Amino acid sequence: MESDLFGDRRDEIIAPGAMILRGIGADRDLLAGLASVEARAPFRRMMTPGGRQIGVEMTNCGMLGWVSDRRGYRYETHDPESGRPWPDMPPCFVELAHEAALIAGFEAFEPDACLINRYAPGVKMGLHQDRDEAGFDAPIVSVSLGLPATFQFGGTDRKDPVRRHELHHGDVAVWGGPSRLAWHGILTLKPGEHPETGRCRINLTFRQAGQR
Ligand code: MD3
Ligand code: FE
Repeated sequence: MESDLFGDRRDEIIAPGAMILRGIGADRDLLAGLASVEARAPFRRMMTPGGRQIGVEMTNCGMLGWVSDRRGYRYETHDPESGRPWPDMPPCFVELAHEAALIAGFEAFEPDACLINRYAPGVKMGLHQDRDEAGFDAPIVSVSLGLPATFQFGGTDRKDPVRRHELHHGDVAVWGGPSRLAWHGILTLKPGEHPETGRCRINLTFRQAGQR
């Protein structure tokens, strides 16, 4: 895709409906926005329904937040740790989600949920599908910050071949259409230090999770 005047974007279409927009999330005040969210809803490790602690630390902002505990995976309007509504999405989060969806050709993307994942070195996210949302028509927009990670991206069938893509600070990916239900995961994070985030990787994942 050559959507910019000078043709110097490095956007990659990695599958039908799936696109990586390199670097468009760098040089914005996302980490200041994150600090305000974290102050109200700190990162925590959730429990799987099977009773294991999830390695990735998580928090949320927006109308709905993704939670996991012994009762299952779901979206909730309130933070179970504080009993309060999840913090609002910072305006710079919403602007970036809108811009990215538009560049990728998805109009009227209005995320009501932003899950924030934090990975320390040694932490991974196994292959899974995102199926806890009320519908799958809207894309998902994800923003990578801090340490680089290797993203695994397969097909809609668990047995489909998986390809790897490096995600760096500021990379934004859009996953819609036929890619919305693709299997995906993050390989074990390698040690390192990033000037903006320190020894971690942060991922913001924007979704339309509720009923339309
Ligand atoms: C492809 N997060 O929170 S973001 C998740 O980097 C999740 O923290 C990863 O998978 C992370 O569920 C990957 C990229 C991503 C997000 C959702 C997708 C890729 C996707 C949904 C469908 C297909
Ligand atoms: Fe996912």
